[in-house]
Amino acid sequence: MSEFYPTIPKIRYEGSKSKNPLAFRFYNPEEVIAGKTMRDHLKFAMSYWHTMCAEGTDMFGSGTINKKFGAVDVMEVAKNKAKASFELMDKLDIDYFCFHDRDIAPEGDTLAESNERLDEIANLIEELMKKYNKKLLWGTANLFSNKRYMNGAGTSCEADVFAFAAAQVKKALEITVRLGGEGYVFWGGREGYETLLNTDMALEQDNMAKLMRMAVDYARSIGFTGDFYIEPKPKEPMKHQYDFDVSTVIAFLRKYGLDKDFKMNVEANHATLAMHTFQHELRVASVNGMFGSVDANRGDLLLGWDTDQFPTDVYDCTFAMYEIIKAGGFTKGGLNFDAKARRASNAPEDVFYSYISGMDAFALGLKMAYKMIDDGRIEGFVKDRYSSFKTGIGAMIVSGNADMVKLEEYALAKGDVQALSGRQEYLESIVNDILFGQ
Ligand code: XUL
Ligand code: CO
Repeated sequence: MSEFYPTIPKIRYEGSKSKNPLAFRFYNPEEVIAGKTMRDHLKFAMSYWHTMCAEGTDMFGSGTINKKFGAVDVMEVAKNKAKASFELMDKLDIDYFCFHDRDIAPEGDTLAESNERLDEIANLIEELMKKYNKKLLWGTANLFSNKRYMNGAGTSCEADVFAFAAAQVKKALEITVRLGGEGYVFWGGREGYETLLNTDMALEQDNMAKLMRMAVDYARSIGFTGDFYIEPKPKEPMKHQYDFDVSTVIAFLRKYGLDKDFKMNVEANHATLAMHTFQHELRVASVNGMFGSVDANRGDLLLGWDTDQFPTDVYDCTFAMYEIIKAGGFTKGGLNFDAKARRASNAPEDVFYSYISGMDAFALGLKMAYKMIDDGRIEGFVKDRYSSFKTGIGAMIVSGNADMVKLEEYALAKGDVQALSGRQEYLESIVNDILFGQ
């Protein structure tokens, strides 16, 4: 079979001294760190939409990257994309992929035709998964591109659109189950509003919760044992999206009794759009027992939109991996590169350079996060900082045995109290010492 990336060899680990641009310098898949291979820690996944579909269009210009893979007919293009995607995963040694229904098969004129097309491509993908030994991290339905979803999908003002969205989710779940998906994602692209003047917020949110409940019940009834995720994002395309950030989503899930059914898929660029750090969003998910999966990328702090760049900032990757390890690591989730090469990076090798840069950055992040943990100074500092809650009045507060009267008595007897230094700069220099010291 002829190759789609004939100039690209299998990418291998060559170590940090290598100057070969088509090699890993830090990602050594079989290297064992804290009892687990890097491959199993990181669970890298390819995003089908960016990698196989995004052609470099933007608001001001047409595509710059050809993603037709030598075909003309839409179904032939879809088949070539599927074959090219497995060649790419094989060459990059990526074990997982993620897709939207409409990424793998183009939408037809009717729902029935779209479903037939999906089945046809899913057959091919199933074969390719066996041939290349690849796995599906998660599937999802694209409920935002088609114009019927301009007012939302699960939160549409029209019942017919809601029904259509449900039918699309049903089919996407069936394909996900069939391909052995470890997860299913809801990202509410159009689930929000542009103006409250035309919006019944209460009904929209009730309906969204109903769609999610139906999806969970149906998926379990057809044997889905994977995790469900919500992927928070505050804005874009809608002015205000209901799944604003991790905290907002958790409140929504708890209100509707869905908190045992869903975890978070935290995306770096969505965190910064919500004015949070990636680390903050991971921590909020983790402390609420809802950490699930990650969409790895980065934004540009000078731009107010989702640039979906490949992550290369080692500090960010280190802090993210620190949170992920502390949350117990990935179980059914993984690290999906929801990222694309820049519009001007339009040569076929650019997609390989992009993945290599992201995989190497997260490999470094993993190593540095374990260095931080093994070093122990940061954790030790945090432990000491809260040590007053281990004994005396602090232990009473923590155990629920304090009340306002006892606390006033205690404070009056003390007279005054000195607060301790937070030592931020000292801690930041420790991080640099760990990253760059011997
Ligand atoms: C959009 C985004 C989506 C989701 C899946 O910003 O991140 O691609 O990851 O629908
Ligand atoms: Co995403």
